[in-house]
Amino acid sequence: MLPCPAVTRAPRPPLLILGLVVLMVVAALLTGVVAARVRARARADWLESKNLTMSPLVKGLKEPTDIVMLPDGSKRFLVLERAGQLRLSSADGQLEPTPLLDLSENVSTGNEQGLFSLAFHPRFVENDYLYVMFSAADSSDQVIRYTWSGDRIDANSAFTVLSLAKKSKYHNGGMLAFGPDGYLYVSVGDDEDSDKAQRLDNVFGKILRLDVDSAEPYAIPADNPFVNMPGARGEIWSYGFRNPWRFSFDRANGDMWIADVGDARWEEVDYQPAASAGGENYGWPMNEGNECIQAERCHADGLVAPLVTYGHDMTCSVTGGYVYRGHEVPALIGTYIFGDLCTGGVFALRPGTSTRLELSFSPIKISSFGEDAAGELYVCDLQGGVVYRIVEGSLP
Ligand SMILES: [Ca+2]
Repeated sequence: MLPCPAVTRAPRPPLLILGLVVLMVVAALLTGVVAARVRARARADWLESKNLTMSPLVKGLKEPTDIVMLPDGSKRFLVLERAGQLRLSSADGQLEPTPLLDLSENVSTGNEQGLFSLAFHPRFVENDYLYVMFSAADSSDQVIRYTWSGDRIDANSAFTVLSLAKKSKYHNGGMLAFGPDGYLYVSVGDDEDSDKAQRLDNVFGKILRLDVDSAEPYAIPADNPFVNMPGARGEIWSYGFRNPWRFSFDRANGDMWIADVGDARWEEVDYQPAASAGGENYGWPMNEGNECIQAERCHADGLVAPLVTYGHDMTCSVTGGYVYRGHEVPALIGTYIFGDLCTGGVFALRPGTSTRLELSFSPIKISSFGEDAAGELYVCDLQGGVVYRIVEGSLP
C-alpha cells in the first residue's frame, strides 16, 4: 500500500526529510516482503521439484464427496456421490455401474447439503459395520450405520446413530472418522447460529466423540470432557467451530487435524495433539482465523488459535486432508496435505511449521481427500467427477 499524497504545496525541508525516511521504510518493508516471497517460493519449489502431481484414478463420477478404501484387503474403494450414491471402484479405478447403495431418496442436495462422508468400523472385518453422514430432506444431519453383506450394502440394515434437527441447510460439518481410541468422531457445523458453537448445551459447532460399541445407538465415553458438567452435552469433544467439514487423525501418532471453513475472511486449520483430553475451544465466533470478530470476548483465556490461516484473496473454502504417511512420495512423509474447494489449490504444512506451502493449483473443486490402507492420498474433484491419486512424477 502506497501513501496517498494529500499535500500539494512544495514540501519544506523537514517534510522532505520525513518523506525520504518514509520512502526508505516503505522500500525496506517491500524488500522484506519480496524476500519472504522468494523464500516461500524456494520452499514450494523444494516440493515441486519432487514432481508432485495428481493422476486420475476414478472417472465418470457425479459430484464425488469422499473416497474410502475398503478395509478388507481387496484394495477396492467406496466413492460417495453427493446425491446419495455409494459407488464401488476396483483398485485400478474401474467403477461398478450400479451403486452399492442409493440413498438419493433420503439425501437432500440443496445448498451445502448432500452425502458427506463414510467411515468403516475399526473391526469391520468382524462386524461388517460402516457409517455414513448426510443431510436429509428436513435439513437434519443424519449418521446412519449400515451392514455389509455378501459384497453389497444391505439397504434394509439402516440403523440411526444420530439425527440432528437443524434450521439451516448450511454449516453441516459432515466428517466421520474413528479415532485411534476406537471412538467415532463426528463434526457438526454451527447451523448458521454461531453462538451455538460456544454453548455446551447443544451439539452444533462441535466435534463429537461417541462410543458406538457399548450401547445402541451409542454410549458417551466416560472420559469425554464435559460428561460431568450440568447442562452440557456429554457427546462434545471440542467446540468453537463454524463448519468443520473435514478432520483427520495422523495414523502415525494420533494427532487430530481439523479444517474449519471460514465466513467472509479467513480459512483455518486447527490442530489437537493426540495426548489431548479434549475440551478445546477453537474460538468461533469470537475469532475468525486469528482475527478478532467479537472484541468483548475474543481475547478470552483458553481459546486455541489455528495452526495456519489463509485469506479469501484467491481461495474460499478449506478442505482438510491428511498427514501423508505413504511411501510413493517420500518427500511428503509427515506433511499435512489439504486444499481449497474453489481454486483447486493443494497445500502443505511441513512437520513443526505453520507456514502454508502451495503445492499446486488445478482447475478442480476439491471436496475431499482420501487415504488408503498404505497411506497414499486421493483428491475428489466435485466439479469434474474425478478422483485423483497424489503421485510422484510428471503427467504427460
Ligand atoms: Ca477458530
